[in-house]
Amino acid sequence: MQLISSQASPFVRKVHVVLAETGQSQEVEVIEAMTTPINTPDHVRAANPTGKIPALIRPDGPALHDSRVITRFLDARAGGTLYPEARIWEVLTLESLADAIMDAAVLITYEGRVRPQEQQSDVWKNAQWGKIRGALEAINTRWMSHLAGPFDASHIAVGCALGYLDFRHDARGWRAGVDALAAWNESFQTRDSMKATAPA
Ligand SMILES: N[C@@H](CCC(=O)N[C@@H](CS)C(=O)NCC(=O)O)C(=O)O
Repeated sequence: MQLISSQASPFVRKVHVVLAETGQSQEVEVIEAMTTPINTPDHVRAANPTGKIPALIRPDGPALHDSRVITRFLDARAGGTLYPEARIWEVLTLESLADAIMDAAVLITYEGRVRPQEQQSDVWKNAQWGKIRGALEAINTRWMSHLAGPFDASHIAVGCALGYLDFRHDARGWRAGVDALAAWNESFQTRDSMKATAPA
Protein backbone atom coordinates (compact mmCIF):
# COMPACT_ATOMS: atom_id res chain seq x y z
CA MET A 1 0.00 0.00 0.00
CA GLN A 2 1.12 3.57 -0.61
CA LEU A 3 0.10 6.52 1.54
CA ILE A 4 0.10 9.93 -0.08
CA SER A 5 1.35 11.99 2.76
CA SER A 6 2.68 15.25 4.14
CA GLN A 7 4.43 15.53 7.48
CA ALA A 8 2.57 18.72 8.44
CA SER A 9 -0.95 17.45 7.74
CA PRO A 10 -3.00 16.58 10.85
CA PHE A 11 -5.25 14.34 8.71
CA VAL A 12 -2.23 12.37 7.51
CA ARG A 13 -0.94 12.21 11.09
CA LYS A 14 -4.15 10.43 12.14
CA VAL A 15 -3.38 7.71 9.61
CA HIS A 16 0.23 7.34 10.77
CA VAL A 17 -0.91 7.07 14.39
CA VAL A 18 -3.43 4.37 13.46
CA LEU A 19 -0.73 2.52 11.49
CA ALA A 20 1.56 2.65 14.53
CA GLU A 21 -1.14 1.68 17.02
CA THR A 22 -2.23 -1.29 14.90
CA GLY A 23 1.30 -2.46 14.02
CA GLN A 24 1.05 -1.76 10.29
CA SER A 25 3.58 1.06 9.76
CA GLN A 26 5.92 -1.22 7.80
CA GLU A 27 3.17 -2.17 5.35
CA VAL A 28 2.84 1.28 3.87
CA GLU A 29 5.18 3.11 1.53
CA VAL A 30 5.01 6.84 2.18
CA ILE A 31 4.75 9.03 -0.94
CA GLU A 32 5.36 12.68 -0.07
CA ALA A 33 3.14 15.32 -1.66
CA MET A 34 3.01 19.11 -1.49
CA THR A 35 -0.61 19.97 -2.17
CA THR A 36 -2.62 23.16 -1.63
CA PRO A 37 -6.14 24.21 -2.68
CA ILE A 38 -4.65 25.93 -5.75
CA ASN A 39 -1.90 23.50 -6.66
CA THR A 40 -2.63 19.79 -6.92
CA PRO A 41 0.13 17.44 -8.10
CA ASP A 42 -0.99 14.88 -10.67
CA HIS A 43 -0.26 11.86 -8.46
CA VAL A 44 -2.51 13.30 -5.73
CA ARG A 45 -5.37 13.98 -8.17
CA ALA A 46 -5.02 10.46 -9.55
CA ALA A 47 -5.65 9.04 -6.08
CA ASN A 48 -8.22 11.62 -4.97
CA PRO A 49 -10.06 13.75 -7.54
CA THR A 50 -10.49 16.57 -4.99
CA GLY A 51 -6.72 16.77 -4.56
CA LYS A 52 -6.71 16.27 -0.80
CA ILE A 53 -4.44 14.09 1.29
CA PRO A 54 -4.21 11.55 2.83
CA ALA A 55 -5.03 9.01 0.13
CA LEU A 56 -4.25 5.33 0.44
CA ILE A 57 -3.42 3.44 -2.74
CA ARG A 58 -4.19 -0.26 -2.45
CA PRO A 59 -3.04 -3.08 -4.74
CA ASP A 60 -6.45 -4.73 -4.73
CA GLY A 61 -9.06 -1.97 -4.92
CA PRO A 62 -9.64 1.69 -5.58
CA ALA A 63 -7.59 4.27 -3.67
CA LEU A 64 -9.19 5.30 -0.40
CA HIS A 65 -9.54 8.89 0.67
CA ASP A 66 -10.73 10.95 3.54
CA SER A 67 -8.75 10.22 6.66
CA ARG A 68 -11.79 8.76 8.43
CA VAL A 69 -12.30 6.17 5.72
CA ILE A 70 -8.62 5.26 5.72
CA THR A 71 -8.32 4.95 9.49
CA ARG A 72 -11.41 2.78 9.69
CA PHE A 73 -10.17 0.59 6.83
CA LEU A 74 -6.76 0.15 8.46
CA ASP A 75 -8.26 -0.66 11.84
CA ALA A 76 -10.57 -3.26 10.29
CA ARG A 77 -7.67 -4.68 8.27
CA ALA A 78 -5.69 -5.24 11.47
CA GLY A 79 -8.67 -6.57 13.42
CA GLY A 80 -8.24 -3.58 15.70
CA THR A 81 -10.43 -2.02 18.37
CA LEU A 82 -10.30 1.66 17.41
CA TYR A 83 -13.92 1.68 16.18
CA PRO A 84 -15.77 -0.36 18.81
CA GLU A 85 -19.36 -1.25 17.79
CA ALA A 86 -20.69 -0.55 21.28
CA ARG A 87 -19.68 3.13 21.13
CA ILE A 88 -19.48 3.63 17.38
CA TRP A 89 -21.72 6.73 17.10
CA GLU A 90 -19.87 8.50 19.89
CA VAL A 91 -16.50 7.61 18.36
CA LEU A 92 -17.53 8.83 14.90
CA THR A 93 -19.11 12.02 16.22
CA LEU A 94 -16.10 12.98 18.31
CA GLU A 95 -13.77 12.10 15.43
CA SER A 96 -15.89 14.32 13.19
CA LEU A 97 -15.67 17.19 15.70
CA ALA A 98 -11.88 16.83 15.84
CA ASP A 99 -11.71 16.73 12.04
CA ALA A 100 -13.78 19.92 11.94
CA ILE A 101 -11.16 21.60 14.15
CA MET A 102 -8.52 20.48 11.66
CA ASP A 103 -10.59 21.70 8.68
CA ALA A 104 -10.96 25.18 10.16
CA ALA A 105 -7.33 25.31 11.33
CA VAL A 106 -5.99 24.19 7.94
CA LEU A 107 -8.17 26.82 6.23
CA ILE A 108 -6.66 29.53 8.45
CA THR A 109 -3.21 28.25 7.54
CA TYR A 110 -4.01 28.31 3.82
CA GLU A 111 -5.50 31.80 4.10
CA GLY A 112 -2.21 33.04 5.54
CA ARG A 113 0.14 31.05 3.30
CA VAL A 114 -1.58 30.52 -0.02
CA ARG A 115 -3.91 33.49 -0.59
CA PRO A 116 -2.23 36.72 -1.67
CA GLN A 117 -1.84 39.19 1.22
CA GLU A 118 -4.24 41.78 -0.24
CA GLN A 119 -7.04 39.19 -0.52
CA GLN A 120 -6.72 37.85 3.01
CA SER A 121 -9.53 38.45 5.47
CA ASP A 122 -9.09 38.63 9.24
CA VAL A 123 -12.87 38.48 9.64
CA TRP A 124 -12.89 35.16 7.80
CA LYS A 125 -9.89 33.79 9.73
CA ASN A 126 -11.44 34.80 13.04
CA ALA A 127 -14.73 33.15 12.07
CA GLN A 128 -12.82 29.92 11.45
CA TRP A 129 -11.18 30.31 14.84
CA GLY A 130 -14.67 30.78 16.33
CA LYS A 131 -15.61 27.32 15.04
CA ILE A 132 -12.48 25.90 16.64
CA ARG A 133 -13.27 27.57 19.98
CA GLY A 134 -16.81 26.21 19.89
CA ALA A 135 -15.55 22.70 19.23
CA LEU A 136 -12.90 22.91 21.97
CA GLU A 137 -15.47 24.10 24.50
CA ALA A 138 -17.91 21.36 23.51
CA ILE A 139 -15.23 18.69 23.94
CA ASN A 140 -14.17 20.21 27.27
CA THR A 141 -17.72 20.20 28.65
CA ARG A 142 -19.30 17.15 27.02
CA TRP A 143 -16.64 14.69 25.91
CA MET A 144 -14.09 14.41 28.69
CA SER A 145 -15.64 11.23 30.10
CA HIS A 146 -15.32 9.63 26.67
CA LEU A 147 -11.70 10.75 26.42
CA ALA A 148 -11.08 9.28 29.88
CA GLY A 149 -12.43 5.92 28.67
CA PRO A 150 -10.94 3.20 26.46
CA PHE A 151 -8.59 4.37 23.71
CA ASP A 152 -10.25 4.67 20.29
CA ALA A 153 -10.03 6.53 16.97
CA SER A 154 -11.65 9.67 18.40
CA HIS A 155 -8.82 10.04 20.91
CA ILE A 156 -6.35 9.95 18.04
CA ALA A 157 -8.30 12.56 16.08
CA VAL A 158 -8.56 14.93 19.05
CA GLY A 159 -4.84 14.51 19.80
CA CYS A 160 -3.91 15.26 16.19
CA ALA A 161 -6.21 18.29 16.04
CA LEU A 162 -4.71 19.76 19.22
CA GLY A 163 -1.19 18.96 18.02
CA TYR A 164 -1.89 20.90 14.85
CA LEU A 165 -3.17 23.92 16.81
CA ASP A 166 0.12 23.93 18.71
CA PHE A 167 2.09 23.48 15.50
CA ARG A 168 0.49 26.20 13.36
CA HIS A 169 -1.65 28.41 15.62
CA ASP A 170 0.16 28.41 18.93
CA ALA A 171 -0.18 32.19 19.25
CA ARG A 172 -3.97 31.94 19.55
CA GLY A 173 -3.65 30.08 22.88
CA TRP A 174 -6.25 27.32 22.45
CA ARG A 175 -5.83 26.12 26.08
CA ALA A 176 -7.55 29.20 27.58
CA GLY A 177 -10.80 28.14 29.27
CA VAL A 178 -10.50 24.43 28.41
CA ASP A 179 -8.42 23.18 31.32
CA ALA A 180 -9.64 19.59 31.38
CA LEU A 181 -8.94 19.14 27.68
CA ALA A 182 -5.52 20.77 28.01
CA ALA A 183 -4.63 18.38 30.87
CA TRP A 184 -5.82 15.36 28.86
CA ASN A 185 -3.75 16.52 25.88
CA GLU A 186 -0.61 16.91 27.99
CA SER A 187 -0.72 13.24 28.81
CA PHE A 188 -1.99 12.02 25.42
CA GLN A 189 0.87 13.60 23.49
CA THR A 190 3.31 11.38 25.42
CA ARG A 191 2.05 8.18 23.70
CA ASP A 192 4.78 6.63 21.56
CA SER A 193 2.64 6.88 18.40
CA MET A 194 2.03 10.60 19.01
CA LYS A 195 5.68 11.35 19.76
CA ALA A 196 6.77 9.45 16.63
CA THR A 197 4.41 11.43 14.38
CA ALA A 198 4.77 14.97 15.81
CA PRO A 199 4.91 17.59 13.03
CA ALA A 200 8.19 19.45 12.68
N1 LIG B 1 -11.67 15.54 4.98
C1 LIG B 1 -10.33 15.31 4.51
C2 LIG B 1 -9.51 16.60 4.65
C3 LIG B 1 -8.09 16.46 4.10
C4 LIG B 1 -7.40 17.81 3.87
O1 LIG B 1 -8.02 18.88 3.94
N2 LIG B 1 -6.09 17.74 3.61
C5 LIG B 1 -5.34 18.93 3.27
C6 LIG B 1 -3.92 18.83 3.82
S1 LIG B 1 -3.90 19.02 5.58
C7 LIG B 1 -5.23 19.00 1.76
O2 LIG B 1 -4.93 18.01 1.13
N3 LIG B 1 -5.47 20.19 1.16
C8 LIG B 1 -5.35 20.40 -0.24
C9 LIG B 1 -6.60 21.01 -0.82
O3 LIG B 1 -7.44 21.54 -0.07
O4 LIG B 1 -6.74 20.96 -2.04
C10 LIG B 1 -9.71 14.16 5.28
O5 LIG B 1 -10.14 13.88 6.41
O6 LIG B 1 -8.82 13.48 4.76
